[in-house]
Amino acid sequence: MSELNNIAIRILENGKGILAADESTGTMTKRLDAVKVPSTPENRLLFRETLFSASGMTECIGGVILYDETIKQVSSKKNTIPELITKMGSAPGIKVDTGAKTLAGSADEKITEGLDGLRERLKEYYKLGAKFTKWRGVYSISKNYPSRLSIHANAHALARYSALVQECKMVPIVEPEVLMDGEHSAKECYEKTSEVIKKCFEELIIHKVDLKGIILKPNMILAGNKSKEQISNDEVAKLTLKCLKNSVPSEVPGVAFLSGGQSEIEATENLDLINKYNDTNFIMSFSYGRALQQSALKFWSQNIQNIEGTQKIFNHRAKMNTLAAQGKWSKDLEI
Ligand code: 5MM
Repeated sequence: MSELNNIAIRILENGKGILAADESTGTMTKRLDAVKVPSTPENRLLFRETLFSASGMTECIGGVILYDETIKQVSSKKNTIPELITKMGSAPGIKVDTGAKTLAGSADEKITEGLDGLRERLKEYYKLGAKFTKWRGVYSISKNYPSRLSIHANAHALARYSALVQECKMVPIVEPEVLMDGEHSAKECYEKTSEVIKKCFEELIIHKVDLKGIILKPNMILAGNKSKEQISNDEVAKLTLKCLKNSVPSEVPGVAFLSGGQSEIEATENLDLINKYNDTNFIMSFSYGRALQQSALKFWSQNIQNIEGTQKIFNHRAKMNTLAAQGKWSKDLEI
């Protein structure tokens, strides 16, 4: 087994998943504004340290995706954040893209940037303790989108990023996110997501990326959030599995879904059904941001010194998703 494959499997084995705590300062500020907590470096660290030192990390969280600010911060106990995460038995990871910008030639769409100087930044993150990285390409669905241009350009960037990350001995998370915003049907989401993922693998192969040493972070197949034709959780699970079976090469060790704006319970329930029906060899787990943090953030904002209470809520969500990643969750376990 290659070292990269080993890292990918360790992150996702036994129902473990990934905590996506890589909100850029802009996004984190929006999250904190919404719960009326001032977005200072100290408060961002306090919330994140509260989660990273929770007991649920050890059993449920195989990896944490950090943002540049956080990976360089020091905890209240004077550990670096990667040291704290490692002590808890999890792997530190880092978001290395520099955000989605307007795509030249298709002004309503986005291209993710960050390739310039990436090789040097990766070396720095590796020294800081990162074992894996993340890059997110983002696509929206409407009549003419995603365009061929955006599918091609984002796949190319994801592949160049992945090749550089593996060269630096880290596992790239490849995240092509087809957004759930819009009126589109689940069928359209299925078709567009399939096209996007297939193109990503075409480019990953051209760029000689070792597919055994990546983690795919896709969206689930959902109807648009403004669509009148919503589908059942059962259909979400079956369509998601069908899409991945037809578009992901069998060498890929694991898939870690993003939650993409689903509620906490919805994201857990869909993951659980995916695993109940999973007839592939892929590990199917989670890499949730909002669906792991929402309730904990809301509770924490009432009293930011209530570390234990906040951790209890986070531990519960983490445990529910770990059960779901093994197809062992049921609604009556929710409190
Ligand atoms: C944690 O949020 C990440 C986005 O950060 P920026 O928009 O600030 O760059 C995002 O990429 C996240 O990792 C994934 O979308 C998964 O998060 P959700 O909330 O969709 O599970």
